[in-house]
Amino acid sequence: MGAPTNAEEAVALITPEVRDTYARDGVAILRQALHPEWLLLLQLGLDRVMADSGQKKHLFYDGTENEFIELVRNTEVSPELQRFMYDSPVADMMAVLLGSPDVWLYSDEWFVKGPNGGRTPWHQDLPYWPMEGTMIASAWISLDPLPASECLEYVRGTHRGTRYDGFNPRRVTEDPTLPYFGSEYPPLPDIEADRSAWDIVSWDITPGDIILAHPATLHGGGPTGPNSKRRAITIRMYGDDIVYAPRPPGKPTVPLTPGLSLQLKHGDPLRSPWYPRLRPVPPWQQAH
Ligand SMILES: O=C(O)CCC(=O)C(=O)O
Repeated sequence: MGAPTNAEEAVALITPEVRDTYARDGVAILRQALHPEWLLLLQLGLDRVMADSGQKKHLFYDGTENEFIELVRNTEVSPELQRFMYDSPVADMMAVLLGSPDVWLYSDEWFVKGPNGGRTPWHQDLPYWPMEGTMIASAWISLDPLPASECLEYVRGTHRGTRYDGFNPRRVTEDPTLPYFGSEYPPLPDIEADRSAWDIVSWDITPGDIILAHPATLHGGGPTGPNSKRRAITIRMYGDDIVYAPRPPGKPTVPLTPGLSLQLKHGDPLRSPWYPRLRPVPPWQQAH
């Protein structure tokens, strides 16, 4: 069967088995879930943000041969990515996965690696995000075919365990387990130092595949080989039960949302113009 051509076909891929796997492992793969036209839209969005001098390019392993680029919250500056978020079936699939007919966009991030791109350090996403609740997931989509060794890797079941500190993006070259906040959370374990002790999973990827992951699942991105490139977007969406929860002061959340802490108090539903509603589709985003 080819990739879905409409939302019903796409939603049918979120079977009870997929939901069970996701609940148990904190990660599940959908094979050939995105039509090539949606991939083209993503690629056009990436081309725009890469060419946009106003869009901040965060560099990992800055100045080394392993340097790669991270671009955060691109939907606001790319009409192509906006169309993807509203029109592609990803939000419909998330609604079923999360069990929430209401779906909001938290953010998107591109990770762009050329040849010899370094490893994305192992981490969980939730420490960086000002929220609590269960209805939150990321969809990771690669525009390039990848062997499992270059894919994003996950440690199965860790979304049900310890919530660790983040890594410090400025000190990744020195030690990718150095804490982001400091003493508020336990430090990240050194998974690379003892990989066999962890239940690590990753997959060979064909463009059109989607990996759905809980943001508390420990994950890290495989490095790329000398002839590889890996352009991957991760899209974070959430449902009804997500509420605002401040993070320790002194470090920004990702992405930055200045003013949010003045508008919401701990426990308020996470509603803000920073987080556009995707489902139900707002009337001004519908065809007339
Ligand atoms: O693709 C990568 O290397 C990192 C992706 C990631 O950290 C995420 O999806 O949260």
